[in-house]
Amino acid sequence: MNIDIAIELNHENMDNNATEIQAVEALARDVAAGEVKPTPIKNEDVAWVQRWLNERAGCDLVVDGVWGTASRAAFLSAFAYRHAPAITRAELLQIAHELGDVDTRRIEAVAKVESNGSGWFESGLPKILYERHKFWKHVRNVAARVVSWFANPQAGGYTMDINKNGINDSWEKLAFAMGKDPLAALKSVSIGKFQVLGEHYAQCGYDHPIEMLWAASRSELAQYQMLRDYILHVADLKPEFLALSRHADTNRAFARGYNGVKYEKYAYHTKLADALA
Ligand SMILES: [Ca+2]
Repeated sequence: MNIDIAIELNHENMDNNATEIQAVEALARDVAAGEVKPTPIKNEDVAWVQRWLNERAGCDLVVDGVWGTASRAAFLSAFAYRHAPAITRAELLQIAHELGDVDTRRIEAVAKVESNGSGWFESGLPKILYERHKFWKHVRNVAARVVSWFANPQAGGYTMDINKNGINDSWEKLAFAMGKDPLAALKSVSIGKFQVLGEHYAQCGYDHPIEMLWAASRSELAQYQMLRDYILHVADLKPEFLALSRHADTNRAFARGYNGVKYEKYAYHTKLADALA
């Protein structure tokens, strides 16, 4: 069966994969026999993601541009990875060198203060934070904007697992938003241990934010590289990073640049000093 034959399927109503496969094969036979004209791909951006998932993540999706249950499930399953290697000492030293430092003390202090523990959820999905107001801003078809649990002009709705299904809600929102505008959706998540926004994908050296998210799912080194690229290319904080010390006042410029104007309220400059003491 040629999976490029565009067949519109309503995944929502499919009982299971077997039914879906039978339906696809039956339609493919009809298309081959000239009895049915192939349905145009419904959404080219969604079809692109379906192809990406098939080629890069070994999924077996029908490339039809319809983002239903099967596509959402394949997306979540592809990005869950429990065997991502932890960063090594040598890799951490390499990151420090790339930041212009001589040892790992500063990068370790930043990692301690600016991260929220592991870079992965228990499900095996890399940590993300979905920003519904970013999606609202990035979505390209402005006329199709509708307020939903994943789209809103106001920030908020930062639930962990409000529907108690074991899947982090940011990932569920992302999985739904992918069906509306994949590029906008992927630009709207903070990614990994250091929560670097997908919208910075180019400055982090990726061709597309899905590649950045994929890298974050596969290794802790990639997540540290995002921190490095955020400091060097997004926030432009290399001198401020190299000024970090056990004296809180020397850390104010980095904390202001990295954490924003509220850094003092949360004492990031002091926390960095403590981590370097
Ligand atoms: Ca959930």
